[in-house]
Amino acid sequence: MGIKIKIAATAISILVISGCSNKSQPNEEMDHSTMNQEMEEMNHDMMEGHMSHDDVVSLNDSTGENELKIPVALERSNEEGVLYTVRAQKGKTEIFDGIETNTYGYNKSFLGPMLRLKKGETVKIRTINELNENTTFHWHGLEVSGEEDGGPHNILKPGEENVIEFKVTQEAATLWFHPHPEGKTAEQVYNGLAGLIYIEDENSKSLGLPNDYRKNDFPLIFQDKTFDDKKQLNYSATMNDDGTIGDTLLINGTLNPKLTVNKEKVRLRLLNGSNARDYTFKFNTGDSFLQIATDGGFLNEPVTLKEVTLTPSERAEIIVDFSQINTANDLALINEDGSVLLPFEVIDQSGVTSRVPKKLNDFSLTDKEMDLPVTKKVELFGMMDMVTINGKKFNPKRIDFTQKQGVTEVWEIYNRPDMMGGMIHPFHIHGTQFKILSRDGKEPPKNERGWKDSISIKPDEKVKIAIQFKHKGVYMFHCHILEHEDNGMMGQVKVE
Ligand SMILES: [Cu+2]
Repeated sequence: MGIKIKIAATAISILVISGCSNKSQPNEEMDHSTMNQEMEEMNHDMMEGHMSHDDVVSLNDSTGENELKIPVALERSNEEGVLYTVRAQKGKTEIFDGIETNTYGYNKSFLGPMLRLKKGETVKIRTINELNENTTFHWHGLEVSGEEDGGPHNILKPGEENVIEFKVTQEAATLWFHPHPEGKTAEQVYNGLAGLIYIEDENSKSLGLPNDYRKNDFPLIFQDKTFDDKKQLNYSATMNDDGTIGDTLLINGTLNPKLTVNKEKVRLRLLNGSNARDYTFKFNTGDSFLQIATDGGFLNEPVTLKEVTLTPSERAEIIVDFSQINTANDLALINEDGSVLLPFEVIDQSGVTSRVPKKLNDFSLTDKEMDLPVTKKVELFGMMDMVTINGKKFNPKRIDFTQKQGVTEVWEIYNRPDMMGGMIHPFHIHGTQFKILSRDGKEPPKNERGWKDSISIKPDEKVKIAIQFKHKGVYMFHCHILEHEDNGMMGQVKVE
Protein backbone atom coordinates (compact mmCIF):
# COMPACT_ATOMS: atom_id res chain seq x y z
CA MET A 1 0.00 0.00 0.00
CA GLY A 2 2.89 2.33 0.89
CA ILE A 3 4.38 1.87 -2.56
CA LYS A 4 1.10 2.81 -4.21
CA ILE A 5 0.95 6.10 -2.29
CA LYS A 6 4.41 6.96 -3.54
CA ILE A 7 3.64 6.17 -7.15
CA ALA A 8 0.43 8.18 -7.16
CA ALA A 9 2.05 11.13 -5.41
CA THR A 10 4.98 11.07 -7.84
CA ALA A 11 2.63 11.00 -10.80
CA ILE A 12 0.82 14.05 -9.48
CA SER A 13 3.99 16.03 -8.88
CA ILE A 14 5.22 15.18 -12.37
CA LEU A 15 1.91 16.27 -13.85
CA VAL A 16 2.14 19.56 -12.02
CA ILE A 17 5.70 20.13 -13.22
CA SER A 18 4.74 19.24 -16.77
CA GLY A 19 2.02 21.86 -16.66
CA CYS A 20 4.65 24.57 -16.36
CA SER A 21 7.39 22.94 -18.41
CA ASN A 22 6.68 24.90 -21.60
CA LYS A 23 7.42 28.16 -19.86
CA SER A 24 10.46 27.07 -17.89
CA GLN A 25 13.96 26.31 -19.08
CA PRO A 26 14.30 22.76 -20.32
CA ASN A 27 16.21 20.59 -17.91
CA GLU A 28 19.48 19.69 -19.66
CA GLU A 29 19.72 16.37 -17.85
CA MET A 30 16.33 15.19 -19.06
CA ASP A 31 15.40 13.73 -22.35
CA HIS A 32 12.02 15.34 -22.80
CA SER A 33 10.47 12.81 -25.07
CA THR A 34 11.39 10.00 -22.68
CA MET A 35 10.07 11.95 -19.74
CA ASN A 36 6.83 12.73 -21.51
CA GLN A 37 6.42 9.12 -22.47
CA GLU A 38 7.06 7.96 -18.94
CA MET A 39 4.69 10.55 -17.65
CA GLU A 40 2.00 9.47 -20.01
CA GLU A 41 2.46 5.87 -18.97
CA MET A 42 2.28 6.76 -15.29
CA ASN A 43 -0.68 8.95 -15.89
CA HIS A 44 -2.32 6.13 -17.78
CA ASP A 45 -1.56 3.63 -15.00
CA MET A 46 -2.96 6.01 -12.46
CA MET A 47 -6.11 6.62 -14.44
CA GLU A 48 -6.49 2.87 -14.82
CA GLY A 49 -6.26 2.39 -11.09
CA HIS A 50 -8.49 5.35 -10.37
CA MET A 51 -12.18 4.62 -10.79
CA SER A 52 -13.83 7.33 -12.79
CA HIS A 53 -17.16 5.48 -12.53
CA ASP A 54 -17.81 6.40 -16.16
CA ASP A 55 -15.49 3.78 -17.37
CA VAL A 56 -15.77 0.70 -15.17
CA VAL A 57 -15.52 -2.81 -16.57
CA SER A 58 -18.92 -4.19 -17.57
CA LEU A 59 -20.45 -7.19 -15.88
CA ASN A 60 -20.78 -10.43 -17.78
CA ASP A 61 -24.39 -11.12 -18.74
CA SER A 62 -26.18 -13.63 -16.55
CA THR A 63 -26.97 -16.74 -18.59
CA GLY A 64 -29.83 -17.47 -16.21
CA GLU A 65 -28.84 -21.11 -15.84
CA ASN A 66 -29.07 -21.18 -12.03
CA GLU A 67 -32.18 -20.50 -9.99
CA LEU A 68 -31.53 -17.67 -7.58
CA LYS A 69 -30.56 -18.75 -4.06
CA ILE A 70 -32.50 -17.03 -1.30
CA PRO A 71 -30.94 -16.63 2.16
CA VAL A 72 -32.66 -18.67 4.86
CA ALA A 73 -34.73 -16.85 7.45
CA LEU A 74 -32.81 -17.73 10.61
CA GLU A 75 -34.87 -19.68 13.17
CA ARG A 76 -35.46 -17.92 16.46
CA SER A 77 -33.96 -19.85 19.36
CA ASN A 78 -34.42 -17.95 22.64
CA GLU A 79 -31.90 -20.23 24.32
CA GLU A 80 -30.76 -18.37 27.45
CA GLY A 81 -32.79 -15.45 26.18
CA VAL A 82 -30.69 -15.24 23.02
CA LEU A 83 -32.87 -14.90 19.94
CA TYR A 84 -30.24 -15.38 17.28
CA THR A 85 -26.68 -16.69 17.17
CA VAL A 86 -24.51 -15.43 14.33
CA ARG A 87 -21.13 -17.01 13.61
CA ALA A 88 -18.55 -15.54 11.27
CA GLN A 89 -16.85 -18.53 9.68
CA LYS A 90 -14.69 -19.75 6.83
CA GLY A 91 -15.84 -22.31 4.34
CA LYS A 92 -15.86 -23.68 0.84
CA THR A 93 -18.68 -22.87 -1.55
CA GLU A 94 -19.61 -24.34 -4.89
CA ILE A 95 -20.20 -21.15 -6.85
CA PHE A 96 -19.01 -22.72 -10.11
CA ASP A 97 -20.18 -26.27 -10.88
CA GLY A 98 -17.89 -28.85 -9.28
CA ILE A 99 -15.39 -26.29 -7.98
CA GLU A 100 -14.89 -25.26 -4.38
CA THR A 101 -14.18 -21.60 -3.77
CA ASN A 102 -12.78 -20.50 -0.41
CA THR A 103 -15.24 -18.08 1.11
CA TYR A 104 -16.44 -16.45 4.33
CA GLY A 105 -19.99 -16.45 5.62
CA TYR A 106 -22.31 -16.11 8.60
CA ASN A 107 -23.66 -19.47 9.84
CA LYS A 108 -22.74 -20.98 6.48
CA SER A 109 -19.88 -20.91 4.05
CA PHE A 110 -20.95 -17.88 2.03
CA LEU A 111 -23.03 -14.77 2.82
CA GLY A 112 -25.51 -15.17 5.65
CA PRO A 113 -29.09 -15.66 6.80
CA MET A 114 -31.93 -13.15 7.14
CA LEU A 115 -32.73 -12.08 10.70
CA ARG A 116 -36.30 -10.96 11.28
CA LEU A 117 -36.85 -8.39 14.05
CA LYS A 118 -40.07 -6.83 15.28
CA LYS A 119 -40.42 -3.24 16.29
CA GLY A 120 -40.81 -2.93 20.05
CA GLU A 121 -39.12 -6.19 21.01
CA THR A 122 -35.91 -6.56 22.95
CA VAL A 123 -33.42 -8.65 21.09
CA LYS A 124 -30.34 -10.52 22.24
CA ILE A 125 -27.92 -11.64 19.56
CA ARG A 126 -24.88 -13.80 20.26
CA THR A 127 -22.01 -13.11 17.87
CA ILE A 128 -19.12 -15.56 17.54
CA ASN A 129 -15.89 -15.06 15.63
CA GLU A 130 -14.77 -18.40 14.21
CA LEU A 131 -12.38 -16.79 11.74
CA ASN A 132 -8.59 -16.74 12.14
CA GLU A 133 -8.60 -12.95 12.22
CA ASN A 134 -10.28 -10.10 14.05
CA THR A 135 -13.74 -9.09 12.93
CA THR A 136 -16.74 -7.07 14.10
CA PHE A 137 -20.49 -7.45 13.57
CA HIS A 138 -21.88 -4.15 12.29
CA TRP A 139 -25.65 -3.73 11.99
CA HIS A 140 -25.95 -1.36 9.06
CA GLY A 141 -28.89 1.00 9.49
CA LEU A 142 -29.89 -0.23 12.93
CA GLU A 143 -30.49 2.38 15.63
CA VAL A 144 -28.51 0.95 18.52
CA SER A 145 -25.95 2.29 20.99
CA GLY A 146 -22.32 2.72 19.97
CA GLU A 147 -21.45 -0.37 22.05
CA GLU A 148 -23.78 -2.56 20.01
CA ASP A 149 -23.09 -0.97 16.65
CA GLY A 150 -20.14 -3.19 15.76
CA GLY A 151 -17.81 -0.48 14.51
CA PRO A 152 -14.02 -0.82 14.53
CA HIS A 153 -13.91 -0.43 18.35
CA ASN A 154 -16.07 -3.52 18.92
CA ILE A 155 -13.46 -6.06 17.83
CA LEU A 156 -13.91 -9.77 18.42
CA LYS A 157 -10.64 -11.69 18.28
CA PRO A 158 -10.54 -15.23 16.83
CA GLY A 159 -12.56 -17.54 19.08
CA GLU A 160 -14.19 -14.71 21.03
CA GLU A 161 -17.91 -14.18 21.40
CA ASN A 162 -20.21 -11.47 22.61
CA VAL A 163 -23.90 -10.96 23.35
CA ILE A 164 -25.54 -7.70 22.41
CA GLU A 165 -28.94 -6.60 23.61
CA PHE A 166 -31.09 -3.81 22.26
CA LYS A 167 -34.66 -2.75 21.79
CA VAL A 168 -35.93 -2.37 18.24
CA THR A 169 -37.25 1.19 18.16
CA GLN A 170 -37.29 1.94 14.44
CA GLU A 171 -39.89 1.25 11.79
CA ALA A 172 -40.07 -1.55 9.22
CA ALA A 173 -37.07 -1.61 6.90
CA THR A 174 -34.58 -3.77 5.06
CA LEU A 175 -31.19 -3.48 6.76
CA TRP A 176 -28.08 -5.58 6.58
CA PHE A 177 -25.06 -6.61 8.60
CA HIS A 178 -21.41 -6.93 7.71
CA PRO A 179 -17.96 -6.78 9.34
CA HIS A 180 -16.26 -3.46 10.10
CA PRO A 181 -12.72 -4.11 11.43
CA GLU A 182 -10.33 -1.24 10.81
CA GLY A 183 -8.53 -1.64 7.50
CA LYS A 184 -10.04 -5.07 6.79
CA THR A 185 -13.68 -4.38 6.02
CA ALA A 186 -13.33 -4.53 2.25
CA GLU A 187 -11.59 -7.90 2.18
CA GLN A 188 -13.96 -9.55 4.65
CA VAL A 189 -17.07 -8.33 2.85
CA TYR A 190 -15.53 -9.31 -0.49
CA ASN A 191 -14.90 -12.83 0.83
CA GLY A 192 -18.58 -13.17 1.67
CA LEU A 193 -19.51 -11.68 5.02
CA ALA A 194 -22.92 -10.04 4.59
CA GLY A 195 -26.38 -10.85 5.93
CA LEU A 196 -29.86 -9.32 6.03
CA ILE A 197 -32.08 -7.84 8.72
CA TYR A 198 -35.78 -7.33 8.14
CA ILE A 199 -37.63 -5.16 10.62
CA GLU A 200 -41.40 -5.55 10.73
CA ASP A 201 -43.98 -3.39 12.44
CA GLU A 202 -47.76 -2.97 12.59
CA ASN A 203 -47.70 -0.74 9.52
CA SER A 204 -45.73 -3.18 7.36
CA LYS A 205 -48.10 -6.00 8.36
CA SER A 206 -51.25 -4.01 7.61
CA LEU A 207 -50.30 -2.56 4.22
CA GLY A 208 -51.05 -5.75 2.32
CA LEU A 209 -47.83 -5.61 0.34
CA PRO A 210 -46.32 -8.85 -0.97
CA ASN A 211 -44.56 -10.32 2.07
CA ASP A 212 -44.42 -14.06 1.51
CA TYR A 213 -40.68 -14.59 1.88
CA ARG A 214 -39.16 -16.53 -1.05
CA LYS A 215 -42.54 -16.59 -2.89
CA ASN A 216 -43.34 -12.99 -3.71
CA ASP A 217 -40.89 -11.16 -1.45
CA PHE A 218 -37.25 -11.64 -2.46
CA PRO A 219 -34.02 -10.03 -1.29
CA LEU A 220 -31.49 -9.36 -4.04
CA ILE A 221 -27.94 -8.79 -2.80
CA PHE A 222 -25.81 -7.54 -5.70
CA GLN A 223 -22.06 -8.12 -5.48
CA ASP A 224 -19.45 -8.08 -8.23
CA LYS A 225 -16.37 -10.27 -7.98
CA THR A 226 -13.29 -11.28 -9.91
CA PHE A 227 -12.45 -14.98 -9.90
CA ASP A 228 -8.92 -16.12 -10.69
CA ASP A 229 -7.96 -19.06 -12.95
CA LYS A 230 -8.75 -21.47 -10.14
CA LYS A 231 -12.11 -19.76 -9.51
CA GLN A 232 -10.90 -18.33 -6.23
CA LEU A 233 -11.53 -14.88 -4.79
CA ASN A 234 -8.03 -13.51 -4.57
CA TYR A 235 -8.68 -10.17 -2.91
CA SER A 236 -5.09 -8.95 -2.70
CA ALA A 237 -4.57 -9.64 -6.42
CA THR A 238 -7.69 -7.82 -7.55
CA MET A 239 -7.87 -5.11 -4.89
CA ASN A 240 -8.07 -1.53 -6.11
CA ASP A 241 -7.54 1.40 -3.74
CA ASP A 242 -10.35 3.27 -5.46
CA GLY A 243 -12.81 0.45 -5.01
CA THR A 244 -12.59 -3.15 -6.09
CA ILE A 245 -14.72 -3.86 -9.14
CA GLY A 246 -15.29 -7.30 -10.65
CA ASP A 247 -16.58 -8.60 -13.96
CA THR A 248 -18.74 -11.34 -12.45
CA LEU A 249 -22.01 -10.59 -10.72
CA LEU A 250 -23.33 -12.75 -7.94
CA ILE A 251 -26.85 -12.16 -6.65
CA ASN A 252 -27.33 -13.70 -3.19
CA GLY A 253 -24.12 -15.56 -4.01
CA THR A 254 -25.63 -17.13 -7.14
CA LEU A 255 -23.66 -17.13 -10.38
CA ASN A 256 -25.71 -16.67 -13.57
CA PRO A 257 -28.94 -16.32 -11.60
CA LYS A 258 -32.52 -16.49 -12.81
CA LEU A 259 -35.63 -15.79 -10.76
CA THR A 260 -38.89 -17.65 -11.32
CA VAL A 261 -41.99 -15.69 -10.38
CA ASN A 262 -45.74 -16.05 -10.71
CA LYS A 263 -47.91 -13.61 -12.61
CA GLU A 264 -48.42 -11.37 -9.61
CA LYS A 265 -47.00 -8.36 -7.84
CA VAL A 266 -43.59 -9.20 -6.47
CA ARG A 267 -41.53 -7.28 -3.95
CA LEU A 268 -37.81 -7.09 -4.61
CA ARG A 269 -35.57 -5.77 -1.85
CA LEU A 270 -32.49 -4.54 -3.67
CA LEU A 271 -29.24 -4.21 -1.72
CA ASN A 272 -26.05 -2.98 -3.30
CA GLY A 273 -23.66 -5.12 -1.27
CA SER A 274 -20.71 -4.49 -3.59
CA ASN A 275 -17.39 -3.07 -2.45
CA ALA A 276 -17.53 -0.19 -4.94
CA ARG A 277 -19.75 -0.67 -7.98
CA ASP A 278 -22.82 1.48 -8.58
CA TYR A 279 -25.82 -0.05 -10.35
CA THR A 280 -28.68 1.53 -12.25
CA PHE A 281 -31.37 -1.11 -12.30
CA LYS A 282 -34.01 -1.21 -15.04
CA PHE A 283 -35.97 -3.69 -17.13
CA ASN A 284 -34.81 -4.59 -20.63
CA THR A 285 -38.42 -4.06 -21.77
CA GLY A 286 -38.49 -0.50 -20.47
CA ASP A 287 -41.33 -1.39 -18.10
CA SER A 288 -41.76 0.71 -14.99
CA PHE A 289 -42.00 -0.41 -11.38
CA LEU A 290 -42.84 1.14 -8.02
CA GLN A 291 -40.28 2.05 -5.42
CA ILE A 292 -41.89 1.69 -1.99
CA ALA A 293 -38.99 1.96 0.47
CA THR A 294 -35.60 3.58 0.96
CA ASP A 295 -32.79 2.41 3.26
CA GLY A 296 -34.68 2.91 6.50
CA GLY A 297 -38.40 2.63 5.81
CA PHE A 298 -41.36 3.11 3.51
CA LEU A 299 -41.79 6.15 1.32
CA ASN A 300 -45.02 8.03 1.97
CA GLU A 301 -46.32 6.94 -1.38
CA PRO A 302 -45.05 4.58 -4.07
CA VAL A 303 -42.91 6.28 -6.72
CA THR A 304 -43.18 5.07 -10.32
CA LEU A 305 -39.76 4.66 -11.88
CA LYS A 306 -38.15 3.17 -14.96
CA GLU A 307 -34.76 2.90 -13.28
CA VAL A 308 -33.20 3.25 -9.87
CA THR A 309 -29.55 3.82 -9.00
CA LEU A 310 -27.99 2.36 -5.87
CA THR A 311 -24.46 3.10 -4.70
CA PRO A 312 -22.73 0.72 -2.28
CA SER A 313 -24.78 -0.08 0.84
CA GLU A 314 -27.97 1.63 -0.38
CA ARG A 315 -31.25 -0.28 -0.51
CA ALA A 316 -34.52 0.14 -2.35
CA GLU A 317 -37.63 -1.96 -2.13
CA ILE A 318 -39.54 -2.16 -5.39
CA ILE A 319 -42.81 -3.74 -6.50
CA VAL A 320 -42.92 -5.29 -9.94
CA ASP A 321 -46.27 -6.34 -11.35
CA PHE A 322 -45.48 -9.48 -13.32
CA SER A 323 -49.13 -9.85 -14.32
CA GLN A 324 -48.86 -6.61 -16.29
CA ILE A 325 -45.29 -6.58 -17.48
CA ASN A 326 -44.39 -7.33 -21.06
CA THR A 327 -43.03 -10.88 -21.00
CA ALA A 328 -43.02 -11.53 -24.74
CA ASN A 329 -39.27 -11.05 -24.91
CA ASP A 330 -36.77 -12.43 -22.47
CA LEU A 331 -37.53 -10.32 -19.46
CA ALA A 332 -34.58 -9.32 -17.32
CA LEU A 333 -33.34 -6.79 -14.86
CA ILE A 334 -30.41 -5.07 -16.54
CA ASN A 335 -27.77 -2.55 -15.59
CA GLU A 336 -27.45 0.90 -17.13
CA ASP A 337 -24.96 -0.33 -19.73
CA GLY A 338 -27.33 -3.13 -20.77
CA SER A 339 -25.59 -6.02 -19.05
CA VAL A 340 -28.09 -8.67 -18.00
CA LEU A 341 -28.21 -8.95 -14.21
CA LEU A 342 -31.24 -11.12 -13.54
CA PRO A 343 -33.41 -12.85 -16.14
CA PHE A 344 -36.95 -13.68 -15.00
CA GLU A 345 -39.03 -16.71 -15.79
CA VAL A 346 -42.66 -15.72 -15.38
CA ILE A 347 -44.79 -18.81 -14.90
CA ASP A 348 -48.38 -18.64 -15.95
CA GLN A 349 -49.67 -19.57 -12.56
CA SER A 350 -51.44 -16.61 -11.10
CA GLY A 351 -50.38 -15.69 -7.61
CA VAL A 352 -51.91 -13.60 -4.91
CA THR A 353 -53.71 -10.46 -5.94
CA SER A 354 -52.28 -7.69 -3.84
CA ARG A 355 -52.77 -3.98 -4.01
CA VAL A 356 -50.19 -1.35 -3.32
CA PRO A 357 -51.78 1.29 -1.10
CA LYS A 358 -51.42 4.93 -2.11
CA LYS A 359 -50.30 5.82 1.39
CA LEU A 360 -47.48 3.80 2.92
CA ASN A 361 -46.00 5.96 5.65
CA ASP A 362 -46.12 9.28 7.44
CA PHE A 363 -42.52 10.39 6.96
CA SER A 364 -42.27 14.17 7.17
CA LEU A 365 -39.78 16.96 6.82
CA THR A 366 -40.83 19.68 9.24
CA ASP A 367 -40.38 23.43 8.72
CA LYS A 368 -38.36 23.41 11.92
CA GLU A 369 -35.92 20.90 10.43
CA MET A 370 -35.77 22.86 7.18
CA ASP A 371 -34.89 26.04 9.09
CA LEU A 372 -32.12 24.59 11.26
CA PRO A 373 -28.67 26.05 10.62
CA VAL A 374 -25.84 23.83 9.42
CA THR A 375 -23.90 22.81 12.52
CA LYS A 376 -21.58 20.19 11.06
CA LYS A 377 -19.67 20.27 7.79
CA VAL A 378 -18.16 17.23 6.16
CA GLU A 379 -15.88 17.51 3.16
CA LEU A 380 -15.10 14.39 1.19
CA PHE A 381 -11.97 14.59 -0.89
CA GLY A 382 -9.44 12.54 -2.76
CA MET A 383 -9.07 9.25 -4.48
CA MET A 384 -7.17 5.97 -4.28
CA ASP A 385 -5.47 5.81 -0.88
CA MET A 386 -5.30 9.60 -0.59
CA VAL A 387 -8.90 9.90 0.52
CA THR A 388 -9.81 12.15 3.45
CA ILE A 389 -12.72 13.64 5.37
CA ASN A 390 -12.19 17.28 6.34
CA GLY A 391 -8.56 16.84 5.31
CA LYS A 392 -7.96 14.01 7.76
CA LYS A 393 -7.66 10.27 7.71
CA PHE A 394 -9.39 8.05 10.26
CA ASN A 395 -7.82 7.95 13.69
CA PRO A 396 -9.61 5.68 16.18
CA LYS A 397 -8.36 7.87 19.05
CA ARG A 398 -9.75 11.11 17.59
CA ILE A 399 -13.37 12.21 18.02
CA ASP A 400 -14.27 14.44 15.07
CA PHE A 401 -17.71 15.60 16.14
CA THR A 402 -19.92 15.51 19.21
CA GLN A 403 -23.70 15.61 19.16
CA LYS A 404 -26.36 15.46 21.87
CA GLN A 405 -28.56 12.40 22.06
CA GLY A 406 -32.06 13.13 20.75
CA VAL A 407 -31.15 16.52 19.27
CA THR A 408 -31.58 17.04 15.53
CA GLU A 409 -28.71 18.73 13.72
CA VAL A 410 -28.12 19.59 10.09
CA TRP A 411 -24.99 18.21 8.50
CA GLU A 412 -23.76 19.56 5.20
CA ILE A 413 -21.72 17.12 3.20
CA TYR A 414 -19.68 18.35 0.27
CA ASN A 415 -17.84 16.20 -2.26
CA ARG A 416 -14.90 18.39 -3.26
CA PRO A 417 -13.74 17.56 -6.80
CA ASP A 418 -10.07 16.79 -7.44
CA MET A 419 -7.84 17.50 -10.43
CA MET A 420 -9.41 14.58 -12.30
CA GLY A 421 -12.96 15.64 -11.58
CA GLY A 422 -13.56 13.42 -8.62
CA MET A 423 -15.90 10.53 -8.12
CA ILE A 424 -19.16 9.62 -6.43
CA HIS A 425 -18.79 8.82 -2.74
CA PRO A 426 -21.59 6.94 -0.99
CA PHE A 427 -21.63 8.50 2.49
CA HIS A 428 -22.90 6.41 5.42
CA ILE A 429 -23.52 7.27 9.06
CA HIS A 430 -23.80 4.57 11.72
CA GLY A 431 -26.50 4.13 14.32
CA THR A 432 -29.16 6.34 12.80
CA GLN A 433 -31.52 7.04 9.93
CA PHE A 434 -31.45 10.58 8.54
CA LYS A 435 -33.55 12.76 6.24
CA ILE A 436 -32.25 14.44 3.09
CA LEU A 437 -33.14 18.15 3.23
CA SER A 438 -31.61 19.18 -0.06
CA ARG A 439 -29.22 18.30 -2.87
CA ASP A 440 -27.40 21.39 -4.10
CA GLY A 441 -30.15 23.50 -2.58
CA LYS A 442 -32.92 21.60 -4.35
CA GLU A 443 -35.49 19.20 -3.02
CA PRO A 444 -34.28 15.59 -3.20
CA PRO A 445 -35.92 13.34 -5.82
CA LYS A 446 -39.22 11.73 -4.77
CA ASN A 447 -37.65 8.33 -4.20
CA GLU A 448 -35.23 9.81 -1.66
CA ARG A 449 -37.90 11.40 0.50
CA GLY A 450 -37.69 8.73 3.16
CA TRP A 451 -35.30 7.47 5.85
CA LYS A 452 -31.74 7.03 4.64
CA ASP A 453 -28.51 5.81 6.19
CA SER A 454 -26.36 6.14 3.07
CA ILE A 455 -26.40 8.86 0.46
CA SER A 456 -24.69 9.01 -2.87
CA ILE A 457 -22.87 12.31 -3.42
CA LYS A 458 -21.58 13.37 -6.82
CA PRO A 459 -18.40 15.42 -7.33
CA ASP A 460 -19.02 19.07 -6.43
CA GLU A 461 -22.39 18.21 -4.96
CA LYS A 462 -23.44 19.55 -1.56
CA VAL A 463 -26.17 17.82 0.40
CA LYS A 464 -27.88 18.75 3.62
CA ILE A 465 -29.29 16.14 5.95
CA ALA A 466 -31.22 16.34 9.22
CA ILE A 467 -29.87 13.81 11.65
CA GLN A 468 -30.67 12.70 15.16
CA PHE A 469 -29.17 9.90 17.24
CA LYS A 470 -31.55 8.04 19.55
CA HIS A 471 -28.74 6.38 21.46
CA LYS A 472 -25.34 7.26 22.91
CA GLY A 473 -21.93 6.14 21.87
CA VAL A 474 -19.22 6.61 19.31
CA TYR A 475 -20.37 6.14 15.73
CA MET A 476 -18.52 6.03 12.42
CA PHE A 477 -19.35 8.12 9.38
CA HIS A 478 -17.54 7.14 6.22
CA CYS A 479 -17.47 6.50 2.51
CA HIS A 480 -19.03 3.11 1.73
CA ILE A 481 -16.65 2.39 -1.10
CA LEU A 482 -15.06 -0.14 1.20
CA GLU A 483 -11.49 0.48 0.05
CA HIS A 484 -11.97 4.21 0.72
CA GLU A 485 -13.22 3.35 4.20
CA ASP A 486 -10.22 1.07 4.79
CA ASN A 487 -7.93 3.82 3.46
CA GLY A 488 -9.16 6.17 6.16
CA MET A 489 -12.11 8.01 4.60
CA MET A 490 -13.89 7.78 7.94
CA GLY A 491 -14.53 9.91 11.01
CA GLN A 492 -16.20 9.52 14.40
CA VAL A 493 -19.10 11.30 16.04
CA LYS A 494 -19.55 10.92 19.79
CA VAL A 495 -23.15 11.10 20.94
CA GLU A 496 -23.58 12.12 24.59
CU1 LIG B 1 -15.34 7.21 -1.50
